[in-house]
Amino acid sequence: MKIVVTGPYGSGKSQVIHHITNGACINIERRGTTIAMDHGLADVDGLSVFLFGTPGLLRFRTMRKILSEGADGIIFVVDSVDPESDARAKLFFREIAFFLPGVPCVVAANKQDLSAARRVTQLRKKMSFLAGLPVIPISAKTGKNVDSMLRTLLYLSMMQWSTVFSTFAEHSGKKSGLKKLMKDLNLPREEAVGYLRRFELRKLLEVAVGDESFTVKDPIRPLLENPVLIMKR
Ligand SMILES: Nc1nc2c(ncn2[C@@H]2O[C@H](COP(=O)(O)OP(=O)(O)OP(=O)(O)O)[C@@H](O)[C@H]2O)c(=O)[nH]1
Ligand SMILES: [Mg+2]
Repeated sequence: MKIVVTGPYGSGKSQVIHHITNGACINIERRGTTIAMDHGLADVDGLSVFLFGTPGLLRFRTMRKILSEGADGIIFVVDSVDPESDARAKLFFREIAFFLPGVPCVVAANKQDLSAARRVTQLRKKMSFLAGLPVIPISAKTGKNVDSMLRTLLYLSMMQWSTVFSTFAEHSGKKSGLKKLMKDLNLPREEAVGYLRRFELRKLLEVAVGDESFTVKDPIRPLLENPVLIMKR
């Protein structure tokens, strides 16, 4: 899955990616500020999670647009400590909602290890645009709640694709799997191939030469049939 990590300047986006990937990530930065992107790959129960962190300075909007393209989920990081960051959070939230309409999003209320951190109810009051979204208190520094926050997002993202994913699981490894996919989902060939390409890129499945059949990776199959399993660790 492709996950974009965005939010205002200094809220802890790079630190979140650093924690999730155990440090196996890159951050193109200058003096501690991301100027191009963060990138890292994590494995969650066999699911490949490609993380893209955006720069938090307003002027890098084009970069954020490019990084957001085709994302399956959004981690929106806010600074629980700094009230001055709230107004910027609102701008960034509008921006990501415009780039990725309808894409599942969780809000990470970061820096909860600090005593000055505001509680989730306070943050909701100050940032009314968070209404209707899960807001999860985390610390990217200590790692508290980061894993469950990520799993919640993966669950929401997989649920959005649940019809397609259960059909992938059903026809995995079958002869003429593509034809069965087209029939079950009532899709023209190009669209069905488009789905295969999308999730081949995300390492969910392998497509045989000629595109006629596909195979879901073994450990992932139960997850595609029943996404809630990703929450049960
Ligand atoms: N105490 C504490 N500090 C944090 C936490 N997360 C990040 N920080 C600190 O906050 C500062 C900014 O963190 P970054 O991860 O660089 O934030 P960012 O959102 O990537 O910043 P930009 O890329 O400049 O927008 C750094 O000094 C971090 O060490 C946290 O959970 N707790
Ligand atoms: Mg950064």
